[in-house]
Amino acid sequence: MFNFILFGPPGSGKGTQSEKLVFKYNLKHLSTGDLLRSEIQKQTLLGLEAKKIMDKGELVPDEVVIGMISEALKANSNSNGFLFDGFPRTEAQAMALDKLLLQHQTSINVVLALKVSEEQLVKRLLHRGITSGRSDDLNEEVVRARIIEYHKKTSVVAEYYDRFRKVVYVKGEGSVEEIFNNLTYEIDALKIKVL
Ligand code: B4P
Repeated sequence: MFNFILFGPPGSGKGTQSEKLVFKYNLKHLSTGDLLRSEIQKQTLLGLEAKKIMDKGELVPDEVVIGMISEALKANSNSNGFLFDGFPRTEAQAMALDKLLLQHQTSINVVLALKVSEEQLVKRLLHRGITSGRSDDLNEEVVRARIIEYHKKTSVVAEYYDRFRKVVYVKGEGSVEEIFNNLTYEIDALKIKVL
């Protein structure tokens, strides 16, 4: 199995690049944002509670997202590998993911961390708010709250994986295709070493 985390602040291109990467490398895409939005759409109790938190720009409780990932790993144990998108977002989530992967006799190979300036993040998210109507992208105050939440709780995840020398930083500005090429360059270089 080849497993990696696509890491970065909100609006850094995780979802956009994940779609292309899972196709190229035949991986199972696990996005906690998508899983949560699917619960919202189905109007489950979990979805209704999560929506209130997401609309404030805050993080959903660790136990909720860890539970969702645990179920998704069980349901896809025959996969070639996993691309984690938007997960882990706290150090507790990172530690839980390591334990879960160990139970499946596998681990994270690399964390690809997208680097994008704050102004570019805000611009992209507000633009998506206009085009998609996604409620957490509609208001600049909420968008900035998500970035603050990232600095407070999520950026430490890169430090956590850095201790194991697993983080590779990738320029996340430019065209979608240019950034895709930056990412595949790093993945291909690593795959030669790992596989
Ligand atoms: P996510 O669904 O993960 O959303 P995101 O981080 O905001 O966006 P992403 O990074 O994937 O978007 P992209 O840049 O691709 O999370 C939403 C919420 O769910 C969180 O705020 C939180 O409340 C909750 N949540 C999710 N996971 C959680 C967890 N593990 N723990 C707790 N809570 C959790 O796209 C943004 C825009 O940029 C798009 O319009 C795209 O077209 C554009 N774009 C992308 N690349 C571009 C480029 N190169 N140039 C110009 N525009 C570009």
